Amino acid sequence: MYWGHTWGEATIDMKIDAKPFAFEFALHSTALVIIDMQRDFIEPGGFGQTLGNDVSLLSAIVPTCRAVLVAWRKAGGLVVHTREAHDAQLSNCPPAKRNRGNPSLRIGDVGSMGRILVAGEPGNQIIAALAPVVGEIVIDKPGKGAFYATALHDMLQQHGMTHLLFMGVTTEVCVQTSMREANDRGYDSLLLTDCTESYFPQFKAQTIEMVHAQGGIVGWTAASTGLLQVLD
Ligand code: TIU
Repeated sequence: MYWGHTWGEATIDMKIDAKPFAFEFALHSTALVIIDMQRDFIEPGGFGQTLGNDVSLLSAIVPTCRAVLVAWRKAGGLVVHTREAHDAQLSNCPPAKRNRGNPSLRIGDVGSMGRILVAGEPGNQIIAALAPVVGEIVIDKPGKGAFYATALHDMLQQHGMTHLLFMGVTTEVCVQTSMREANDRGYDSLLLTDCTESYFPQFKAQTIEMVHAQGGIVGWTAASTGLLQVLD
């Protein structure tokens, strides 16, 4: 629950054009949250492909994500990376998650990048272009949402975060779920539209609409250009 936490009176020092209206935030109380940019989803042989998806679509956003990450680091902003990851015993993978559907390999099975969606395996590593550096937070999450069964909310609170910038994959699954969880915990969140991708282009487009509809029912959306300008 977010009530009971002390929300800082942050001095707003940044403002970018966004939908449904300008997104205002302070660098020292805003985190860049990069969802699941791990090999499992972006490279052949991982979880994304076992589900029957064309994984080549996702790598198109890597240069844009990297540009934002580099600029955010240079500005001194907090960075959070997440990975969809289960422990080796699959004790945090509900049978319903493992058994659903007809994937070519299930969570925990051995694929060309090691065990599918298991922590520590080669496929579970964040891609080299976006690899975490010392001082950045890395969250292993067993669910689609980054807040479920993780310490993310506590860590963000400890750092005094009130605003979140979201990038990563996939837009309508782990990114949207995490944004909705953040919204319910009281964060103002912006989705960077050219830094997120889906295996289904229509789902990406619809998710962007869903986020900023109804006066920002989930949050804000904007391309990264405005952010890069204010960080320059
Ligand atoms: N399948 C799919 O689109 N996504 C996931 O399973 N996980 C994330 O989005 N990270």
